[in-house]
Amino acid sequence: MSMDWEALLIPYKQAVDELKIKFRGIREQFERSNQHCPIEFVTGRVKPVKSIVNKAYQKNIPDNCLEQEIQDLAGLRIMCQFTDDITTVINLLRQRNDFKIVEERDYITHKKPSGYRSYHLVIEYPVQVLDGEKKILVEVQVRTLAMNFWATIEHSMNYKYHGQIPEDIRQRLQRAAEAANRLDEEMSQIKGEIQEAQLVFLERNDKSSETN
Ligand code: 0O2
Repeated sequence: MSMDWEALLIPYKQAVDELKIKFRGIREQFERSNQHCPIEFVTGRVKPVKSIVNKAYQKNIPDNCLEQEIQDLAGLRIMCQFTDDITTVINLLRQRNDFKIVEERDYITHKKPSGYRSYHLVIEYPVQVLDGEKKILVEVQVRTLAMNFWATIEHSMNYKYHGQIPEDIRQRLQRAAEAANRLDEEMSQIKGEIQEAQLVFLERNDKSSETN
């Protein structure tokens, strides 16, 4: 019998929708309190069926193990301005009691050979479905804007070349990853200055919207 993908993915879609609202809520709370917000923006997606099938084929995963073996059927991304915002976000997520962190993968301290950097958390998130509670796995990737820029470009290159990026481009991408890392380091050096400027900017916008 063929797989009913739509039925399988309903709780994953629900989890993505709920978590997007929750993570964006963190952002709003920081903004209201006039503190530097460690979250720049949040995105989320349910893995497209074609990608699930490909991954299952490549990793030899049988249909009845998909939900345990593919941890990113539901995926959230949290983008931060500065590298140390990532630590703040991870600590905020560790304190929550609406899900349980079951795995952490630190590709920032241990970048991947491709040059990829990001912090991954796998969480067990309970969703309410018709016949009760279902705990599902969700992958949360936390990264800076620079890490995200690089990963997005590299991901499309991988797609274009079916995972076999030509050597010269691969080397350029590695150099670009180093440049992105330097950008993060440079921005961290002037973090205080940037944050002060952003708060002044926010306050000025608040005042002008009060007078309008
Ligand atoms: P998508 O939705 O197309 O991004 P595996 O899943 O086998 O690759 P593992 O250990 O199960 O590896 O998971 P891992 O490496 O913690 O997380 C996989 C996801 O991290 C990938 O999802 C990417 O989103 C991201 N990622 C990991 N390595 C790289 C990399 O070298 N370059 C880029 N651009 N992204 C990477 P998918 O499966 O590609 O799905």
